[in-house]
Amino acid sequence: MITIYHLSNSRSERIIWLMEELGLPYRVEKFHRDANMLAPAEMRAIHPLGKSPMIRDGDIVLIESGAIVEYIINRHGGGKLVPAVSAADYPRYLQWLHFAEGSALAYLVGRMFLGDGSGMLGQVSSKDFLDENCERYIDYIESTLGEQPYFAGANFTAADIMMIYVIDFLKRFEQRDLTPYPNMVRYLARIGERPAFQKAMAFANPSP
Ligand SMILES: N[C@@H](CCC(=O)N[C@@H](CS)C(=O)NCC(=O)O)C(=O)O
Repeated sequence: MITIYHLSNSRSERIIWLMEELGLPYRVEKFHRDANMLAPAEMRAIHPLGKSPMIRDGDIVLIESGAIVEYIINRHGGGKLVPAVSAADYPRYLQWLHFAEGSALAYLVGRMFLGDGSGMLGQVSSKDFLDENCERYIDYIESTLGEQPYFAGANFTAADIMMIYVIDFLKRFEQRDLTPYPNMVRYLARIGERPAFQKAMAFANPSP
């Protein structure tokens, strides 16, 4: 049975709702935020990021609400709540599924923290909150690449095509020295050997 690690007032309500819509059995473990709005350390004992939502299905612990929704729908949903790949609604379905986290909430949460300091999170230090989260994400990426050559495991997948921009962002836009992250450095070198990557980057970012 799927366990939902639910943080109050958080995105994990999506997963509880999804399970109800699908009529699937589940159990919930509840957690409360610390005063700094971060999830409590007990959640990081379950997964290094300790983010909400997290689920457990057998041996698998999974984070990212969009990925969790796709996982539950595809593995347990029996075809409910998802248009067929050939259906007219499928492209827009995918777009909005990814837009919610990838665009809308990324900016809305950023604005909530960096705005005028009012609102629900006005008492929390934006810099501390963002630094803490960014550094945990970076450490998680680094440790994942220490365990396996590619993000999904042994083989190159589209997940690498999504993730390489994140790592490159650190270099290109944060101008960060990646020396303290040897797994990322090796990963970039490995990806850099792919002819398709070289061709795409020569086209996308030609040297002046
Ligand atoms: N993009 C992630 C966002 C996860 C996330 O930031 N969750 C918030 C709750 S809505 C959280 O865990 N906050 C506490 C923390 O950052 O420690 C997802 O969709 O799962």
